[in-house]
Amino acid sequence: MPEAIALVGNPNSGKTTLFNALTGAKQAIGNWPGVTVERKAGKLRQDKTVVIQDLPGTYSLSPYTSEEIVTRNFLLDGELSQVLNVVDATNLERNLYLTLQVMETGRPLIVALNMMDVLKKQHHRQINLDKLSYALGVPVVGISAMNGTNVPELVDHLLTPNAKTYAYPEYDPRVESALSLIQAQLKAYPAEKRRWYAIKLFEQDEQVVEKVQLTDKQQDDIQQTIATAEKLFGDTSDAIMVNARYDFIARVIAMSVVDDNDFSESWS
Ligand code: GDP
Ligand code: K
Ligand code: MG
Repeated sequence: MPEAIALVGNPNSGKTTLFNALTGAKQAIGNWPGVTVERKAGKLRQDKTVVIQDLPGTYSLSPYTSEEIVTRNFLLDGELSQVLNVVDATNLERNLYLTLQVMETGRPLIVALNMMDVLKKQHHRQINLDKLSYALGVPVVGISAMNGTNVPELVDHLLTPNAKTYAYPEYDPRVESALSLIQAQLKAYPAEKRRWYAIKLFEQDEQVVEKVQLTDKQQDDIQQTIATAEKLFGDTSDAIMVNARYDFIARVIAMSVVDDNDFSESWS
């Protein structure tokens, strides 16, 4: 199997710009089966055995839009060796929401922190990339896809076998214990996918509830786990997960970002 890298990111994060920088002009364009969402793939310029698969821009891996469904199904079951997540450095919090969900799929991930040229010009936020990488548990490479800045370094990372690390975000301990109870019902699934299925079952994601074959007893146990968590948090299970992700993002930001509202004054 040729190595395949899946490109994911929010709309306007610079995915197309990076795709073009990585693959050059030659691209195969078509549609994803059953939906009018464009499918685009190309070969990495520096190593033609590596295929870059562009995935539709999306903010989330919920099952609501065609873009979300195409992206999440490919991340879950598609042939890929690693995920390249394009993150807009000037919209870090919002973009990390997708990053966490990609991490939840259990796929090895590299973050390309894009728009670094814009961030630098704005003069009000500094991101420590080493700390961001440490806090997330995934490699982070700062780039400007438009100018090509640091794109060769990013390619080096993609082609370095030991860059393919696997990490997942650890949420509130009460969420984690609910997830491990659900995971215990999913022994038939490969270990690296259990967490994703457990999260989706906890969120009561309709697509996944339909897809996963569970006995009545297993379904009852999972419902019990969800009911307990909802009582504990005083919230619905999907809202509990959303909050768990935003809490995690807040911790990552606190560790790695310095916002300096007085920064501009220090220049006068
Ligand atoms: P996509 O929606 O994720 O495919 O984003 P695009 O690649 O279409 O980029 C959105 C806009 O941001 C375009 O106008 C790009 O030229 C611009 N853009 C992309 N990357 C960068 C970058 O690194 N720096 C700057 N300044 N602009 C960028
Ligand atoms: K833009
Ligand atoms: Mg695009």
